[in-house]
Amino acid sequence: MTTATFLSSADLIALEDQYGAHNYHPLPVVLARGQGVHLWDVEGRRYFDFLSAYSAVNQGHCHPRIIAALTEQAQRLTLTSRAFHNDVLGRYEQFITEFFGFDRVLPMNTGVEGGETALKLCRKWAYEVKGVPANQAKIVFASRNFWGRTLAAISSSTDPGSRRNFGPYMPGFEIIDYDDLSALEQALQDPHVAGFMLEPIQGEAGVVVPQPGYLRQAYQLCRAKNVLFIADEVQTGIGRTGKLLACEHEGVKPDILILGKALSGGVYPVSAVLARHEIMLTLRPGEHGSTFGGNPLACEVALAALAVVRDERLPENAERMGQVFRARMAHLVAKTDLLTLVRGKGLLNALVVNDGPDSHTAWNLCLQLMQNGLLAKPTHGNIIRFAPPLVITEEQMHECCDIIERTVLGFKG
Ligand code: IF1
Repeated sequence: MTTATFLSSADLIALEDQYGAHNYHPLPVVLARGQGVHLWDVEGRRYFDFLSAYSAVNQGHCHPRIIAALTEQAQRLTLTSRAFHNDVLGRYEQFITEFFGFDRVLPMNTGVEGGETALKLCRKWAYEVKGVPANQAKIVFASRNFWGRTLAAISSSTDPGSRRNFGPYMPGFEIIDYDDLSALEQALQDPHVAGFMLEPIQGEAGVVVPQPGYLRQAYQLCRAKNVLFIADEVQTGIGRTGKLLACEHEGVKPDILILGKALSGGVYPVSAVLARHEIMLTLRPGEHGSTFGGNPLACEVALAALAVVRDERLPENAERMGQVFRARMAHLVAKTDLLTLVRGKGLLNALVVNDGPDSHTAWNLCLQLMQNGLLAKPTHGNIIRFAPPLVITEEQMHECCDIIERTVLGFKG
């Protein structure tokens, strides 16, 4: 293929279809450039991004400060492995632990590696600190959770599509209903339970916001039973829900915090697990890690990405713009039978389409939103997640709400 040939969106989709695994079903759009809240496709059409790569691009696409950090470090040193020290990791570890208020951090790359790391820490702590008998540690999860695609992650999943034909599954995992304190209280009667891992708001399940007080009371139940409260803030963290961390809405300080996605502003895979000394120091040299974990390029990108969240006051903007969005959408819901409700916190929101979970209505609505210049995607069946970059202005938010309103009121099923 000569580099001079122009490949259209259709050409590029055909190449993926012919040469790639078929493990996704994307919307039929091929993106070529991103800046702030906007994306452009191969043919030059502009879209508002209301997915933000599943909350990885909170700082906006190609944020100049993050790109500058990436390009500057990339010309100096990208990877040493942890066989040696490098001149960025220590500074990054000091910054991120102070930024989030934890004693220590274990740097990894993807969100699911963060989850795996948290579970290994939890089990190690169970045996070496709590005193659970060897190989008897239990970890409790919430139904409809999503924390990735590894065998441990799907072992804790209640989604048949994530589990089917991937068995046998990880032992020692228990699943209770989300947002059900009596179910948690019951599960914690087992003295072998070491941890409870949950999302403060369930993203993939359809932006499921628990009842007020749930996080706080769940945390207190765990404390009372010496069980670690593990917050998966890979999607809800880094300002997305109108606070730096979603747990802050209820004053909860998790025992183990998992971050990913927007920790790098979508520029590079960066994840992190934060915990107090007692938990983190149960891992000793050679017991965990990864080739790229804590590499100097990742650390400089994350330092810039967090500084942008702080300096541009992105959690505060997410809170304000989220209120604008939900007010506009509540108005729209009242005007149409197509939608039943809007829900969410900050700029993690969803519209529930008035149809069954197996309907194509939400998908078709997203296709028409795409035609009208806004990109969003259904989570489960009839729920559409709306999560723009946190840098969105009020003027842009109203323009996007106009697009959503026009599309919904003019929807041809
Ligand atoms: C894909 C879903 C969202 C996450 C939470 C851990 C991870 C994720 C709360 C793992 C990742 C991503 C995976 C991505 C699509 C997206 C997603 F649709 F898959 F379920 F956001 F809801 N904890 N979520 O949401 O992080 O290993 O992916 O870095 O295409 O699989 P990861």
